[in-house]
Amino acid sequence: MTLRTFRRILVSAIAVILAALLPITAAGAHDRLESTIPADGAVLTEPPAAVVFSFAAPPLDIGGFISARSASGEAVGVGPAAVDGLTVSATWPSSARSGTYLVSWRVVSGDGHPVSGAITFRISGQGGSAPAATLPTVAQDESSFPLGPVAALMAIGLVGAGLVSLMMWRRRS
Ligand SMILES: [Cu+2]
Repeated sequence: MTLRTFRRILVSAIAVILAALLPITAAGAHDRLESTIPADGAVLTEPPAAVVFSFAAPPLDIGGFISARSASGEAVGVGPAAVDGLTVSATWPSSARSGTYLVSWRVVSGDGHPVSGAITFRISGQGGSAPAATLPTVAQDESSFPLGPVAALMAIGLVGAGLVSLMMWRRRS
């Protein structure tokens, strides 16, 4: 391998790393939650067939998670979270009684960041008024793994290693 070949390989390796980094640094916005079924704070007369979370951009088809509990803290047997295009949904048990429910969701945004939040809704039941229990409202949490900085550090390390080996190659030849 000549020095020229080595340089060409190094340059293309750097180009590949930079190209891989671009979407991470460029994508500032996570997939935003656009709407939900039921709507946050909705009062229903009967249990919904499913809870559906719709996003502005398709979340990744991994790590989708939906869980629910009643005002008394009892877990609700929702189905497994299904990611389909822009939506993540889970079936809702028809056996759920009237009351207030907190539904938590989490998806992995298209840019690789986990995004999560929660909604509450109330099932009032037929005719009867449900206990107006208050649940803590959970703000949409856009916490993120530091994927960008980690990738950037790895890239800097790789480029540095490449330059060091280039210098060593030069010295030897
Ligand atoms: Cu993001």
